[in-house]
Amino acid sequence: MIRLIVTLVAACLVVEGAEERIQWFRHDKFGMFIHWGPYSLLAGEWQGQRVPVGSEAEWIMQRFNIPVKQYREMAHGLDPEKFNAQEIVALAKRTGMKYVVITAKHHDGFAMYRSKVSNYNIVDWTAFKRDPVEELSRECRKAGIRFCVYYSHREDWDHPDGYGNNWDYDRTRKNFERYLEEKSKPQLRELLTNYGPLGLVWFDRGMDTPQQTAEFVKLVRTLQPNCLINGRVGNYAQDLMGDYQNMNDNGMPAGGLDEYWETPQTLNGTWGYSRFDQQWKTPGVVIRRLVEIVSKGGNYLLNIGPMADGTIPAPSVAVLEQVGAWMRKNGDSIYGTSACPMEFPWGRCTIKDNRLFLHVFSPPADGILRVSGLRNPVRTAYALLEPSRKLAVRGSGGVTAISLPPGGRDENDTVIVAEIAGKLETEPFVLTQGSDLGFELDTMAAATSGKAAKRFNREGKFHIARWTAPEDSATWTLLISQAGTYSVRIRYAARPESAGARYVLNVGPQSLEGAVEQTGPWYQYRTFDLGMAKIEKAGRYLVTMHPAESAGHNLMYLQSVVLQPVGVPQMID
Ligand code: FHN
Repeated sequence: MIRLIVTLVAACLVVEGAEERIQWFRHDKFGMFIHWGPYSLLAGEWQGQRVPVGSEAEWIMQRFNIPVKQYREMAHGLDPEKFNAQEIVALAKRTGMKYVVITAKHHDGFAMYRSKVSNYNIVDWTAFKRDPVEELSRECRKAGIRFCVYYSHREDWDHPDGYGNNWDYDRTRKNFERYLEEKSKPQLRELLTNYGPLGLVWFDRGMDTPQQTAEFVKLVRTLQPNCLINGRVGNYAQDLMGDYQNMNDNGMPAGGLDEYWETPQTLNGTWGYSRFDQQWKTPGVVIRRLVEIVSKGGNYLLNIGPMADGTIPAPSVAVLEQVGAWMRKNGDSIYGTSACPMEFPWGRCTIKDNRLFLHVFSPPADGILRVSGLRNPVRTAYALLEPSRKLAVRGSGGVTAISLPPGGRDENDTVIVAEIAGKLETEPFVLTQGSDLGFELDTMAAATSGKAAKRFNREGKFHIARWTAPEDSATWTLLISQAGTYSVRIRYAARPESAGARYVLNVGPQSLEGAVEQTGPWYQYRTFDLGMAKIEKAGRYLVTMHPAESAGHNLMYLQSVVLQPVGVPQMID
């Protein structure tokens, strides 16, 4: 009885809410992605045909329509005798990566772990006989790295009912539900049961219906309530059903978003190993991408594609070692930081409490770092690596000028710390009118408040969503140079439940009102005329939009507001 109570209490303690669950992810910022499978053995070539450099070598089976029988035959030859989980995890750790995500099953359907669901797995199908997922999970735990699995839950070119293989199997005879029940869900269950606590499950390429997505989410929540779920558990056109959004592959948003996100990125032009692709990113590119991603509030999941024998290509190791050297010195400016709304010609910034980390990619020639847009006074400034030498700070509000130290520069990114007084306050982003042109007020230029959030819809489009009440708003600051009448149009997508919801759009002192028209089940954006606004004289104006009254659902997915001077021909470029 006592034992039962203890177990119940323990179970309650580990069941956290969504916000608690994602804390580690928000803090850790940097992860290692590992794409590894039988395709690594082909290394980008099948019967003399090559996967072009810059394309995805792990797609080779699909690209050349390799028959299942021949691909399976080839997979027997996978024998990664040089695979060393301890070394891979140590490399991730030295690089400053805090989580590792391995392809437990990619689209080719081959399981890189011991699976009872299908003998098409590395233990039963090859001479290797070891379970790399088990070895990696163990080493990660020892090293304090979060262990995570990638599982391609929809695409499966091996299974007759899986998605994607229409060269061996007749598309019209497929029973997708059967694939989900026979293979996809049971394998996911194995992964959630046999490898200890997982940091996250990384699903890929969406799912057909929201109901099917919900079943995968439920499976994870039931078996591992603390495990995160990435956004791709759901379809491209469905709202987020996981814990955070993924950018497109190698994607980068134009600005910060108001949600948790991660971008998966390659080190060369492929995820799976290709012996032809030697176009490696430099350490400088990787470091600056990491900083840019973190400065916009995201996580960087950087891929390595081990070779078939288990070794990691030497050029990727060399890049990661240098990134690691930078992280060991400058990690404080990355881990646990938040997005910073300012961008500079010389670099980016990240923020932690009252410390603003100024990442200097290209030091200004005169050695003066001009920080424009910061409203807080800077109390003291110093190089992160030399805190005892205080730097000269002049000005405050408008432009703060900090003198860079004469030496000690890092060729990729020198980090200067500016300790500010009070909570970060920045000047709003101001949209300036060019001649008598119109304005497009897009998502990135908006300042959101309340629950309104800048989000990403997986088709590469950004929008403002989650606004349900009048206090949830988006505001743009405009510098208008031409007085006159402006037509006002707004572009949005709206689901059926939003139809009829009223909203207010203020252009300076004028108020326009509209009622939402539904555009379709998900992200079918359309443009609507809202009327005219009169600008009496040139000057600074605020444009604000918000729901007119409280509703129990999202108002709309707003892409932009367009103000066009009436009677002025539109520019065509
Ligand atoms: O098709 C895959 C691809 O092979 C790779 O796994 C990437 C990683 O984000 N995901 C898919 C495409 O988005």
